[in-house]
Amino acid sequence: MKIQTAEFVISAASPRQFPSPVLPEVAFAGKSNVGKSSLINSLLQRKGLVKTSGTPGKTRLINFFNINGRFLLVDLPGYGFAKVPVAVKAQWEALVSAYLLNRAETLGVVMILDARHSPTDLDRVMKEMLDRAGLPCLMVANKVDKLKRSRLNPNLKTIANDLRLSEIPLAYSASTHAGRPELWRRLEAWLTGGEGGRAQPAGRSSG
Ligand SMILES: Nc1nc2c(ncn2[C@@H]2O[C@H](COP(=O)(O)OP(=O)(O)O)[C@@H](O)[C@H]2O)c(=O)[nH]1
Ligand SMILES: [Mg+2]
Repeated sequence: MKIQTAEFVISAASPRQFPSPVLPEVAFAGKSNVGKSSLINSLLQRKGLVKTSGTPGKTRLINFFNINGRFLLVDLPGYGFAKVPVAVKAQWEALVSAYLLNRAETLGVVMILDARHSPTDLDRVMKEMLDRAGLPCLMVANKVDKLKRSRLNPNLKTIANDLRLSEIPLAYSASTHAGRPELWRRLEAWLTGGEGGRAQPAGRSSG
């Protein structure tokens, strides 16, 4: 997809602030520091659209971006900061589950992992949340540029086994943009109602 416009819509701290549902949505999830912001900027070819340094302990927000007037890219707050107050964790959980469970517009979730490491317990929790929400999930292993070539396939297989995936994660590098055409191909398939994505609910206008 050629990116003509990528515009920030809103930062939502609570479900009341979610934008009115007008377009299909694709959400991005991942552990803090996995490179989620960098990957979104790489995907959209916009260097500074998404800020690339999260601060632990801050209120977690869901950021919505309008891409080409075609879909909303939804940046879910990262999880897994070491020293986050219990109240912030509870707020994260409430906000993210409100989004995942109630948002009929969501076609699927891109879940970002670190290609160098095995999934963490929190990655497993996230995957279970997606399964429970019945949302299609595309696993993307980021930072492959930091990996020896010989480690790539073994690591991808380990991640797939650990999370019991039906296919190995898509390899990506937000630094070199490796994997970008394939990720776009998969997102377009969701957007056009093709392979893997959740069927769009009846009654939605197709503008
Ligand atoms: N080498 C390399 N570094 C990356 C990549 N993606 C992100 N980073 C770095 O990882 C750190 C965290 O990135 P950020 O996008 O802020 O992660 P987020 O917390 O998941 O949004 C930053 O220092 C990025 O420059 C990648 O694909 N390759
Ligand atoms: Mg970030």
